[in-house]
Amino acid sequence: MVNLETELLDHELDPPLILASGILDQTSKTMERIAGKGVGGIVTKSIGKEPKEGHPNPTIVELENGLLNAMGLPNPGIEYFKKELTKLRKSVEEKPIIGSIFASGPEDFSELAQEMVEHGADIIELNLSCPHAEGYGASIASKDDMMVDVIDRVNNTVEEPVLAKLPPSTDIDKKAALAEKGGSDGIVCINTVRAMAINFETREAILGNKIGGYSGEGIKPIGVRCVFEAYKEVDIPVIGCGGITNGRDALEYILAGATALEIGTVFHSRGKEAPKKITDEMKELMKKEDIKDLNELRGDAH
Ligand code: RRO
Repeated sequence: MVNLETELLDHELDPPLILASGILDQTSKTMERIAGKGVGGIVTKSIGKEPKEGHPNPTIVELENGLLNAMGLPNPGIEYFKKELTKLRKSVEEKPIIGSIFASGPEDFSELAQEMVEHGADIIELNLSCPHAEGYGASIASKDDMMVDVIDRVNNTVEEPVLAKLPPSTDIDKKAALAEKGGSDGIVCINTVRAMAINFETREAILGNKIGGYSGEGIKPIGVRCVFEAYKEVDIPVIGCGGITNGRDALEYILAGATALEIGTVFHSRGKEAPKKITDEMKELMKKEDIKDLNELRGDAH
């Protein structure tokens, strides 16, 4: 028997696949539906203090090996979202809910974290890494003092564990170590990769915002590298995210050192049954290699 059970910050994940932030996660209904499709946990859309419309259309382009998005942090704001969270909590009692939040500074981050845990979040994910949001996201992780301050303040505000979602920077080892020093209980590597697509015929950028974030198969090697480098530097769990499309990808991330895995773009390429397909593929590969437990593989590529 192959065992995929994984412990993440006192929560049991089975399988260790978590719905990543930004896909099918703005309403309790869509998250509930995905919870029933074989994920071990759910991350919400990144929520801010006020409702936000996001960037102008087009906001998503399909590319050969993934998706390019510049949604622009569209979200209903915490006042509205907390009602959705309360509903979700009632319907998915047994799976961890990870509340993703974004803000421009420590004060707002800690208020949002407080609201999230009061309305049912088990873990907080700090979005420090959206690649195309002025004043938010990656602009927070790019300033070391600001990043540490945000993590420290949230950590001192809520008792629940805090994850720092980092951008795919070349010095991810240093960023991960800083996040740990600031009090982060885990690291998520990576957010989307800052990128751009141009239409030759119209001579224009395709996205309304021109610049966006690339996700899906094409970024997997970048995500695997970031997990590998972060894992070497920290003693807290590293969650892999970026281009996980099949069971083999998932196991490669585990070999790099990931404790758990977030999946998103694969729902677009393989449909809502993607978690079950990936889980079956992981089990099949492990069975073939006579591996019974993910602990036998974790970090083995080091
Ligand atoms: O909403 C977005 O445009 C977005 C976010 Br918050 C993020 O973290 N990463 C991304 O690719 N898009």
